[in-house]
Amino acid sequence: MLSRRMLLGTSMAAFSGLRAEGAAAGLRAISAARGVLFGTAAGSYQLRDGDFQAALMREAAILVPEYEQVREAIEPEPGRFDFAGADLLTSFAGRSGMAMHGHTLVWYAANPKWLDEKVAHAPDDEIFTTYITRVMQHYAGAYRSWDVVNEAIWPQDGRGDGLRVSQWLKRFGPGYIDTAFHVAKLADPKALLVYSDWGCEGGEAWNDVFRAKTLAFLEGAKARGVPVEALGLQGHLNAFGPPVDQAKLRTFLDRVKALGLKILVTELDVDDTKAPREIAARDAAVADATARFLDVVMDNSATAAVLTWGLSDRYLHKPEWLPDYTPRKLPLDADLQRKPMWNAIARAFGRRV
Ligand code: 9MR
Repeated sequence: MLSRRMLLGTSMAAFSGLRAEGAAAGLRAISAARGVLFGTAAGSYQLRDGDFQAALMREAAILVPEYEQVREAIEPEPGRFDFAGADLLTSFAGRSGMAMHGHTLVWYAANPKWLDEKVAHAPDDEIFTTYITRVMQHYAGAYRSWDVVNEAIWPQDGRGDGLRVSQWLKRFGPGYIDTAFHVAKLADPKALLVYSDWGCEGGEAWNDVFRAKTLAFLEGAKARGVPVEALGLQGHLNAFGPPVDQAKLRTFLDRVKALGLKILVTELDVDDTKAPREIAARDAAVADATARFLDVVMDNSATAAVLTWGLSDRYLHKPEWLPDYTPRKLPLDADLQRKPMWNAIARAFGRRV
Protein backbone atom coordinates (compact mmCIF):
# COMPACT_ATOMS: atom_id res chain seq x y z
CA MET A 1 0.00 0.00 0.00
CA LEU A 2 1.18 3.48 -0.75
CA SER A 3 1.19 6.20 1.85
CA ARG A 4 -1.19 9.12 1.94
CA ARG A 5 1.81 11.40 1.50
CA MET A 6 2.71 9.68 -1.73
CA LEU A 7 -0.81 10.14 -3.04
CA LEU A 8 -0.98 13.79 -2.07
CA GLY A 9 2.35 14.37 -3.77
CA THR A 10 0.84 14.04 -7.20
CA SER A 11 -1.52 16.97 -6.83
CA MET A 12 -1.09 19.97 -9.09
CA ALA A 13 -1.21 22.28 -6.07
CA ALA A 14 2.32 21.20 -5.27
CA PHE A 15 3.58 22.99 -8.38
CA SER A 16 1.96 26.33 -7.68
CA GLY A 17 4.75 27.52 -5.40
CA LEU A 18 7.28 26.99 -8.19
CA ARG A 19 5.54 29.12 -10.77
CA ALA A 20 6.93 32.44 -9.63
CA GLU A 21 10.59 31.40 -9.72
CA GLY A 22 11.40 33.46 -12.83
CA ALA A 23 14.36 33.10 -15.18
CA ALA A 24 16.32 30.58 -13.08
CA ALA A 25 13.32 28.27 -12.96
CA GLY A 26 13.73 24.67 -13.98
CA LEU A 27 11.71 22.90 -16.65
CA ARG A 28 9.40 21.74 -13.88
CA ALA A 29 8.12 25.26 -13.20
CA ILE A 30 8.38 26.43 -16.81
CA SER A 31 6.31 23.49 -18.04
CA ALA A 32 3.77 23.58 -15.22
CA ALA A 33 3.08 27.23 -15.97
CA ARG A 34 2.12 26.16 -19.51
CA GLY A 35 -0.06 23.27 -18.38
CA VAL A 36 2.12 20.72 -20.18
CA LEU A 37 4.40 18.88 -17.79
CA PHE A 38 8.08 18.10 -18.29
CA GLY A 39 9.37 14.87 -16.81
CA THR A 40 12.17 12.38 -17.09
CA ALA A 41 13.09 8.74 -16.69
CA ALA A 42 15.30 7.90 -13.72
CA GLY A 43 16.84 4.96 -11.92
CA SER A 44 16.60 4.54 -8.14
CA TYR A 45 20.42 4.44 -7.92
CA GLN A 46 20.46 8.09 -9.04
CA LEU A 47 18.63 9.07 -5.86
CA ARG A 48 21.81 8.23 -3.89
CA ASP A 49 23.47 11.15 -5.71
CA GLY A 50 22.37 14.26 -3.78
CA ASP A 51 23.17 16.70 -6.57
CA PHE A 52 21.32 14.57 -9.07
CA GLN A 53 18.34 14.35 -6.74
CA ALA A 54 18.27 18.15 -6.48
CA ALA A 55 18.43 18.43 -10.28
CA LEU A 56 15.49 16.05 -10.60
CA MET A 57 13.46 18.11 -8.14
CA ARG A 58 14.28 21.33 -9.96
CA GLU A 59 13.63 20.08 -13.48
CA ALA A 60 11.04 17.29 -13.41
CA ALA A 61 7.31 17.44 -12.73
CA ILE A 62 6.96 13.75 -13.67
CA LEU A 63 9.23 10.76 -13.06
CA VAL A 64 9.19 7.47 -14.94
CA PRO A 65 11.16 4.39 -13.89
CA GLU A 66 13.68 3.89 -16.69
CA TYR A 67 14.17 0.15 -16.23
CA GLU A 68 12.82 -0.87 -12.80
CA GLN A 69 9.20 -1.32 -13.89
CA VAL A 70 9.60 -3.64 -16.85
CA ARG A 71 8.38 -7.17 -16.20
CA GLU A 72 11.85 -8.70 -15.84
CA ALA A 73 12.44 -6.31 -12.92
CA ILE A 74 8.98 -6.61 -11.33
CA GLU A 75 8.36 -10.37 -11.65
CA PRO A 76 11.79 -12.04 -11.93
CA GLU A 77 10.29 -15.44 -11.02
CA PRO A 78 6.69 -16.54 -11.59
CA GLY A 79 4.56 -15.01 -8.85
CA ARG A 80 7.49 -13.30 -7.03
CA PHE A 81 7.00 -9.57 -7.29
CA ASP A 82 9.79 -7.09 -6.61
CA PHE A 83 8.59 -3.51 -6.51
CA ALA A 84 11.65 -2.21 -4.63
CA GLY A 85 13.29 -0.01 -7.28
CA ALA A 86 10.10 1.50 -8.65
CA ASP A 87 8.81 2.02 -5.08
CA LEU A 88 11.88 4.11 -4.22
CA LEU A 89 11.24 6.34 -7.22
CA THR A 90 7.52 6.55 -6.45
CA SER A 91 8.14 7.53 -2.81
CA PHE A 92 10.70 10.13 -3.84
CA ALA A 93 8.25 11.58 -6.37
CA GLY A 94 5.50 11.67 -3.75
CA ARG A 95 7.72 13.44 -1.19
CA SER A 96 8.84 15.91 -3.85
CA GLY A 97 5.42 16.73 -5.27
CA MET A 98 6.09 15.06 -8.61
CA ALA A 99 3.69 12.90 -10.59
CA MET A 100 4.58 9.39 -11.84
CA HIS A 101 4.33 7.80 -15.28
CA GLY A 102 4.48 3.98 -15.38
CA HIS A 103 6.63 2.06 -17.87
CA THR A 104 5.51 -0.53 -19.04
CA LEU A 105 2.93 -3.32 -18.63
CA VAL A 106 2.80 -5.33 -21.87
CA TRP A 107 5.91 -5.30 -24.07
CA TYR A 108 7.55 -7.91 -26.27
CA ALA A 109 10.96 -7.10 -24.71
CA ALA A 110 12.51 -6.80 -21.22
CA ASN A 111 10.55 -9.80 -19.97
CA PRO A 112 11.91 -12.41 -17.55
CA LYS A 113 13.36 -15.52 -19.22
CA TRP A 114 10.61 -17.78 -17.91
CA LEU A 115 7.79 -15.77 -19.48
CA ASP A 116 7.90 -16.54 -23.22
CA GLU A 117 7.51 -20.29 -22.78
CA LYS A 118 4.60 -19.73 -20.38
CA VAL A 119 2.90 -17.32 -22.79
CA ALA A 120 3.15 -19.82 -25.64
CA HIS A 121 1.29 -22.44 -23.57
CA ALA A 122 -0.93 -20.16 -21.49
CA PRO A 123 -4.47 -21.56 -21.10
CA ASP A 124 -5.91 -18.04 -21.02
CA ASP A 125 -4.96 -14.37 -20.97
CA GLU A 126 -4.43 -14.22 -17.20
CA ILE A 127 -0.71 -14.40 -17.96
CA PHE A 128 -0.90 -10.68 -18.71
CA THR A 129 -4.23 -9.50 -17.27
CA THR A 130 -3.41 -10.57 -13.71
CA TYR A 131 -0.01 -8.90 -14.04
CA ILE A 132 -1.53 -5.59 -15.21
CA THR A 133 -4.03 -5.60 -12.35
CA ARG A 134 -1.43 -6.49 -9.72
CA VAL A 135 1.07 -3.85 -10.76
CA MET A 136 -1.39 -1.03 -11.42
CA GLN A 137 -3.24 -1.63 -8.17
CA HIS A 138 0.05 -1.52 -6.26
CA TYR A 139 0.47 2.05 -7.49
CA ALA A 140 -3.18 3.04 -7.92
CA GLY A 141 -3.84 6.67 -7.07
CA ALA A 142 -0.16 7.61 -7.24
CA TYR A 143 0.28 7.35 -11.02
CA ARG A 144 -0.80 10.01 -13.47
CA SER A 145 -0.33 7.84 -16.55
CA TRP A 146 0.89 4.44 -17.76
CA ASP A 147 2.46 3.01 -20.89
CA VAL A 148 0.02 0.10 -20.98
CA VAL A 149 1.23 -1.50 -24.21
CA ASN A 150 4.64 -0.65 -25.64
CA GLU A 151 5.90 -1.08 -29.21
CA ALA A 152 3.14 -3.39 -30.52
CA ILE A 153 3.35 -2.03 -34.09
CA TRP A 154 6.03 -3.26 -36.48
CA PRO A 155 4.83 -3.22 -40.09
CA GLN A 156 8.11 -4.88 -41.10
CA ASP A 157 6.64 -8.16 -39.78
CA GLY A 158 4.36 -8.15 -42.82
CA ARG A 159 0.87 -8.29 -41.31
CA GLY A 160 -1.81 -6.17 -43.01
CA ASP A 161 -2.67 -4.47 -39.71
CA GLY A 162 0.97 -3.60 -39.08
CA LEU A 163 1.04 -5.29 -35.68
CA ARG A 164 4.25 -6.83 -34.40
CA VAL A 165 4.28 -10.62 -34.41
CA SER A 166 5.18 -10.78 -30.73
CA GLN A 167 4.76 -13.62 -28.24
CA TRP A 168 1.51 -11.90 -27.15
CA LEU A 169 0.07 -11.68 -30.64
CA LYS A 170 1.05 -15.25 -31.50
CA ARG A 171 -0.78 -16.68 -28.52
CA PHE A 172 -3.75 -14.32 -28.16
CA GLY A 173 -4.19 -12.66 -31.54
CA PRO A 174 -4.44 -8.90 -32.11
CA GLY A 175 -7.15 -8.54 -29.44
CA TYR A 176 -4.55 -8.76 -26.66
CA ILE A 177 -4.00 -5.01 -26.96
CA ASP A 178 -7.70 -4.21 -26.45
CA THR A 179 -7.83 -6.58 -23.48
CA ALA A 180 -4.77 -4.96 -21.89
CA PHE A 181 -6.35 -1.50 -22.04
CA HIS A 182 -9.73 -2.68 -20.70
CA VAL A 183 -8.05 -4.41 -17.76
CA ALA A 184 -5.85 -1.38 -17.10
CA LYS A 185 -8.89 0.90 -16.99
CA LEU A 186 -10.48 -1.30 -14.32
CA ALA A 187 -7.25 -1.53 -12.30
CA ASP A 188 -6.75 2.25 -12.00
CA PRO A 189 -9.63 4.22 -13.54
CA LYS A 190 -7.95 7.59 -12.95
CA ALA A 191 -4.66 6.92 -14.73
CA LEU A 192 -4.26 8.14 -18.32
CA LEU A 193 -3.72 5.06 -20.50
CA VAL A 194 -1.00 5.42 -23.14
CA TYR A 195 0.00 3.40 -26.20
CA SER A 196 3.71 4.18 -26.79
CA ASP A 197 5.92 3.48 -29.83
CA TRP A 198 8.93 4.87 -31.67
CA GLY A 199 8.29 4.80 -35.43
CA CYS A 200 6.11 7.88 -35.96
CA GLU A 201 8.64 10.74 -35.72
CA GLY A 202 10.86 10.26 -38.76
CA GLY A 203 10.45 11.41 -42.36
CA GLU A 204 11.44 8.23 -44.20
CA ALA A 205 9.18 5.93 -46.22
CA TRP A 206 9.04 3.33 -43.45
CA ASN A 207 7.87 6.03 -41.04
CA ASP A 208 5.01 6.86 -43.44
CA VAL A 209 3.88 3.24 -43.23
CA PHE A 210 4.37 3.23 -39.45
CA ARG A 211 2.21 6.34 -39.04
CA ALA A 212 -0.53 4.90 -41.29
CA LYS A 213 -0.64 1.63 -39.32
CA THR A 214 -0.59 3.50 -36.01
CA LEU A 215 -3.52 5.69 -37.05
CA ALA A 216 -5.43 2.64 -38.29
CA PHE A 217 -4.84 0.91 -34.96
CA LEU A 218 -5.90 3.98 -32.95
CA GLU A 219 -9.02 4.55 -35.09
CA GLY A 220 -10.00 0.92 -34.72
CA ALA A 221 -9.42 0.97 -30.97
CA LYS A 222 -11.57 4.09 -30.56
CA ALA A 223 -14.32 2.56 -32.75
CA ARG A 224 -14.29 -0.59 -30.59
CA GLY A 225 -14.54 1.45 -27.38
CA VAL A 226 -11.07 0.51 -26.17
CA PRO A 227 -9.81 2.96 -23.50
CA VAL A 228 -6.62 4.01 -25.27
CA GLU A 229 -6.41 7.62 -24.13
CA ALA A 230 -3.07 8.88 -25.39
CA LEU A 231 -0.40 8.19 -27.97
CA GLY A 232 3.15 8.13 -26.65
CA LEU A 233 5.74 9.30 -29.16
CA GLN A 234 8.98 7.94 -27.76
CA GLY A 235 11.11 10.57 -29.49
CA HIS A 236 14.42 8.73 -29.86
CA LEU A 237 15.91 11.23 -32.31
CA ASN A 238 19.17 11.33 -34.25
CA ALA A 239 21.32 14.46 -34.38
CA PHE A 240 23.02 13.22 -37.54
CA GLY A 241 20.47 10.75 -38.86
CA PRO A 242 17.36 11.35 -40.96
CA PRO A 243 15.63 14.43 -39.54
CA VAL A 244 12.08 14.73 -38.30
CA ASP A 245 9.74 15.71 -41.14
CA GLN A 246 7.84 18.56 -39.54
CA ALA A 247 5.02 18.70 -42.10
CA LYS A 248 4.32 14.95 -41.89
CA LEU A 249 4.53 14.97 -38.11
CA ARG A 250 2.16 17.93 -37.87
CA THR A 251 -0.46 16.28 -40.08
CA PHE A 252 -0.14 13.01 -38.18
CA LEU A 253 -0.52 14.64 -34.77
CA ASP A 254 -3.55 16.60 -35.97
CA ARG A 255 -5.18 13.30 -36.88
CA VAL A 256 -4.29 11.79 -33.50
CA LYS A 257 -5.85 14.79 -31.79
CA ALA A 258 -8.97 14.53 -33.99
CA LEU A 259 -9.49 11.04 -32.54
CA GLY A 260 -9.82 12.65 -29.11
CA LEU A 261 -6.46 11.35 -27.91
CA LYS A 262 -3.83 13.13 -25.84
CA ILE A 263 -0.22 13.14 -27.01
CA LEU A 264 2.79 12.48 -24.77
CA VAL A 265 6.46 12.49 -25.65
CA THR A 266 7.55 9.49 -23.62
CA GLU A 267 11.30 8.88 -24.16
CA LEU A 268 13.02 11.87 -25.76
CA ASP A 269 16.78 11.62 -26.27
CA VAL A 270 19.08 12.45 -29.18
CA ASP A 271 21.67 10.02 -30.48
CA ASP A 272 24.85 11.96 -31.21
CA THR A 273 27.19 9.07 -31.96
CA LYS A 274 27.64 10.13 -35.59
CA ALA A 275 28.24 13.76 -34.69
CA PRO A 276 31.63 15.50 -34.83
CA ARG A 277 33.99 15.39 -31.86
CA GLU A 278 33.73 19.08 -31.16
CA ILE A 279 31.35 19.49 -28.26
CA ALA A 280 29.77 22.80 -29.24
CA ALA A 281 28.88 21.45 -32.68
CA ARG A 282 27.43 18.28 -31.20
CA ASP A 283 25.40 20.17 -28.62
CA ALA A 284 24.05 22.46 -31.33
CA ALA A 285 23.01 19.50 -33.49
CA VAL A 286 21.30 17.77 -30.54
CA ALA A 287 19.45 20.99 -29.71
CA ASP A 288 18.40 21.49 -33.35
CA ALA A 289 16.96 17.98 -33.58
CA THR A 290 15.11 18.55 -30.30
CA ALA A 291 13.65 21.87 -31.45
CA ARG A 292 12.64 20.51 -34.84
CA PHE A 293 10.62 17.78 -33.10
CA LEU A 294 9.26 19.60 -30.04
CA ASP A 295 8.21 22.73 -31.87
CA VAL A 296 5.67 20.67 -33.82
CA VAL A 297 4.65 18.60 -30.81
CA MET A 298 4.07 21.68 -28.67
CA ASP A 299 1.96 23.38 -31.34
CA ASN A 300 -0.61 20.63 -30.89
CA SER A 301 -2.98 21.42 -28.04
CA ALA A 302 -3.47 17.69 -27.31
CA THR A 303 0.13 17.44 -26.05
CA ALA A 304 0.05 16.83 -22.31
CA ALA A 305 3.63 15.99 -21.29
CA VAL A 306 7.21 15.76 -22.52
CA LEU A 307 9.40 13.11 -20.86
CA THR A 308 13.10 12.69 -21.64
CA TRP A 309 14.84 9.31 -21.35
CA GLY A 310 17.10 10.51 -18.57
CA LEU A 311 17.87 14.02 -17.32
CA SER A 312 21.64 14.30 -17.51
CA ASP A 313 24.56 12.80 -19.42
CA ARG A 314 26.17 11.90 -16.05
CA TYR A 315 25.17 8.23 -16.03
CA LEU A 316 25.07 7.45 -19.75
CA HIS A 317 27.11 4.43 -20.85
CA LYS A 318 29.77 4.85 -23.49
CA PRO A 319 29.09 2.47 -26.38
CA GLU A 320 31.74 -0.28 -26.48
CA TRP A 321 32.47 0.40 -30.14
CA LEU A 322 33.22 4.11 -29.47
CA PRO A 323 35.64 4.13 -26.50
CA ASP A 324 36.68 7.79 -26.97
CA TYR A 325 33.20 9.19 -27.26
CA THR A 326 31.19 10.69 -24.40
CA PRO A 327 27.46 10.86 -25.11
CA ARG A 328 25.73 14.23 -24.83
CA LYS A 329 22.16 13.20 -25.63
CA LEU A 330 20.19 14.63 -22.67
CA PRO A 331 19.23 18.13 -21.40
CA LEU A 332 21.92 18.48 -18.66
CA ASP A 333 25.61 17.64 -19.02
CA ALA A 334 27.55 15.32 -16.73
CA ASP A 335 28.10 18.24 -14.30
CA LEU A 336 24.33 18.81 -14.27
CA GLN A 337 24.72 22.07 -16.19
CA ARG A 338 22.10 23.07 -18.75
CA LYS A 339 22.99 22.44 -22.38
CA PRO A 340 21.58 23.86 -25.62
CA MET A 341 19.14 20.92 -25.59
CA TRP A 342 17.73 22.25 -22.30
CA ASN A 343 17.25 25.66 -23.94
CA ALA A 344 15.50 24.06 -26.92
CA ILE A 345 13.06 22.30 -24.58
CA ALA A 346 12.43 25.46 -22.53
CA ARG A 347 11.83 27.44 -25.73
CA ALA A 348 9.44 24.80 -27.03
CA PHE A 349 7.35 25.09 -23.86
CA GLY A 350 7.37 28.85 -24.48
CA ARG A 351 5.47 28.29 -27.75
CA ARG A 352 2.55 27.13 -25.69
CA VAL A 353 0.10 29.98 -25.07
O1 9MR B 1 17.02 2.64 -21.60
C1 9MR B 1 16.36 1.43 -21.26
C2 9MR B 1 17.29 0.54 -20.57
O2 9MR B 1 17.74 1.12 -19.36
C3 9MR B 1 16.63 -0.78 -20.33
O3 9MR B 1 17.57 -1.66 -19.79
C4 9MR B 1 16.06 -1.38 -21.60
C5 9MR B 1 15.28 -2.65 -21.30
O4 9MR B 1 14.37 -2.44 -20.29
O5 9MR B 1 15.24 -0.48 -22.25
C6 9MR B 1 15.75 0.81 -22.50
O6 9MR B 1 14.72 1.68 -22.83
C7 9MR B 1 13.84 1.35 -23.87
C8 9MR B 1 12.44 1.58 -23.37
O7 9MR B 1 12.21 0.79 -22.24
C9 9MR B 1 11.41 1.33 -24.46
N1 9MR B 1 11.71 2.06 -25.66
C10 9MR B 1 13.08 1.92 -26.17
C11 9MR B 1 14.10 2.21 -25.09
C12 9MR B 1 15.52 2.03 -25.63
O8 9MR B 1 16.01 3.20 -26.11
